Amino acid sequence: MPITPTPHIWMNGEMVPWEDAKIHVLTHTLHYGTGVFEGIRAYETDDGPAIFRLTDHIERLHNSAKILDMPMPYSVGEIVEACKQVVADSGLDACYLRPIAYYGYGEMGLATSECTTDVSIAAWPWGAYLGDDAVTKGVRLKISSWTRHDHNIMPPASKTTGNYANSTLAKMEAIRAGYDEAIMLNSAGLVSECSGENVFVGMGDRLVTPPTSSGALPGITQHTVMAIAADLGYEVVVGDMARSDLYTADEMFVVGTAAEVSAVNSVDDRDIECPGPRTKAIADAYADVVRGRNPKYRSWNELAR
Ligand code: PPE
Repeated sequence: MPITPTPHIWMNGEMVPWEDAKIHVLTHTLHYGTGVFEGIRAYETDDGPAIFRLTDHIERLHNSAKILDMPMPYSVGEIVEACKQVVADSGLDACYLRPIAYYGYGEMGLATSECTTDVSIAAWPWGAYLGDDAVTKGVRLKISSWTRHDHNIMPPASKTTGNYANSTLAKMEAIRAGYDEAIMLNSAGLVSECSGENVFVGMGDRLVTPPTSSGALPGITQHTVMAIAADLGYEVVVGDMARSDLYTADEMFVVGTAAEVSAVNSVDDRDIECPGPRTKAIADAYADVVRGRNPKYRSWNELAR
């Protein structure tokens, strides 16, 4: 998806003009995939632009770094403030934010003990990740031939840049085969997650979502949706599923910061009711929560200015 520039990118504490925000070709992370990042959305609210669950995202960034054994030069609070500064500077009411921490230029080789961690934060407008019709018409999913990372290969709970080579393999295979998105199983054959979203499946009177132990990212949207679903009176279960559970699902949707709540209309060409009643209710409630229209969750709307 093409990026629309905004005036500045925050780099190690400086607001750098967008076109000057460059790094050296011998940047360590470019070679070894040793970075950690976040994807966050800011939404227009009655009180101005608010960054949804900003602090939770930056705490996850710190956890991702900790899993990778990467020292973080800025505290959660400092990065939170920097993100607010970037959104305010962008002049946008709604945008996508991409903080990334990476080992910079100066050292080569796999040992990172002498590396320094650089941090940058960019913001730009980003529309519907899985297409404008994703909530109403739904997306077509394909079970990937690629397996989701194992915990002892690359911890999937860390949003590490290198992990996304696995997601890109799965995504491109699905797109080439004419589908919208890939869903990955783990090495035990159980449902894990999509290339960039967590999964919810309506089965009877329950909504089931795979646990972090399945190899899924501990999704912030997943957590939000679990709270909203409970408010709406649905029983939500965190549990394992086989691919056949997807084929016989009553309804299904995928969730993520970029994708928000996107309905699923088929898995491996087995049709699924779309959008199902729970999907519609949850997508509507999510749209309200992120825009500060639900007083219960107002503390999740962190004002940028
Ligand atoms: N799983 C994966 C693999 C993932 O990348 C995301 C976010 C999620 C689950 C959902 O997590 P959360 O955003 O906390 O609800 N995917 C990001 C898009 C990746 C991309 O750059 O493309 C996102 O939604 O920002």
